[in-house]
Amino acid sequence: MRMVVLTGAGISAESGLATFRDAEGLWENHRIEDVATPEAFVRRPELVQRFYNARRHQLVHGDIQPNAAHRALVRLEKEWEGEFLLVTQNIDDLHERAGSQNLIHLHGELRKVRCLACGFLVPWDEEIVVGSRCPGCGESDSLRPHVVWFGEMPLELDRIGAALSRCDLFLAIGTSGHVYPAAGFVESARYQGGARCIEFNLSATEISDAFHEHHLGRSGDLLPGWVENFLRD
Ligand code: BJW
Repeated sequence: MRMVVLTGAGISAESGLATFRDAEGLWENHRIEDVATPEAFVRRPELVQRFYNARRHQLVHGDIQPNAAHRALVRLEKEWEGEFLLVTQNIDDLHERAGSQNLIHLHGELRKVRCLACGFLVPWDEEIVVGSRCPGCGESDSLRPHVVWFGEMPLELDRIGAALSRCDLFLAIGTSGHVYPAAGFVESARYQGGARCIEFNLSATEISDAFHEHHLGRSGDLLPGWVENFLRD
């Protein structure tokens, strides 16, 4: 048996991190689509860096901890004997802090930055400010957050596609189904892999119809019990 689990911002909401669509897609009155694009970074780099600096600061210095849903997925991965792949759209590191192992960050990682001059990818817990230098090549003002913006290619799609096309069980947790290609994973799992597809969310989403089964509520409340029952059966 093979399982793929997709998580979105909803799984981290109970840890204190804001979701995108629940905040009406706004940050300081800017639409997310206007700060999370390469074009925005070219036009207004300080605004974009400020957005990610604030979120990085909160993740590193705020009281942000993995919650019961993150921990339930660790238990599932450890105790279930089949193949397990966790794909998260989240750029926070709460899955790894909880102890998840086989994990792909589809949209990048907030605690890493990339140099546009030399391509160096480096862990980074500070702010990126005017004059920040790349630790690899020494270039200044060449660092960008290691995240995937609209119009950019998400990470490790080949590996994810292969896993989806042969999975037996697909779980989607706390994602609105607004953003592709992640929103299309359920279709791949269902129609290529023949998987049973289960959605966990506060409410129905744009892609709910594609799932066989729905669990409505907070993922931190739902998942520990679901995992317990699943492992027992
Ligand atoms: C709870 C809960 C609790 C709350 N318990 N649940 C038209 C059609 C199809 C596609 C496109 C199109 N036009 C453009 C596209 C492509 C575009 C796209 O999808 N646009 C849409 C807006 C339509 N996609 C892309 O550009 C992607 N790249 C791509 O397609 O490349 C292919 C390509 C490229 C170049 C050439 C050729 C092909 C890239 C997408 C990058 C997304 N980036 C972001 C920001 C970066 C990272 C960051 O800043 O964090 O990623 S956008 C933002 O949305 C972020 C998220 O990962 C992503 C998904 O959001 P998510 O996780 O679903 O969160 P929310 O807030 O939407 O939902 C939270 C859910 O949780 C809700 O449902 C709540 O109910 C629930 N919830 N509390 C359980 N306690």
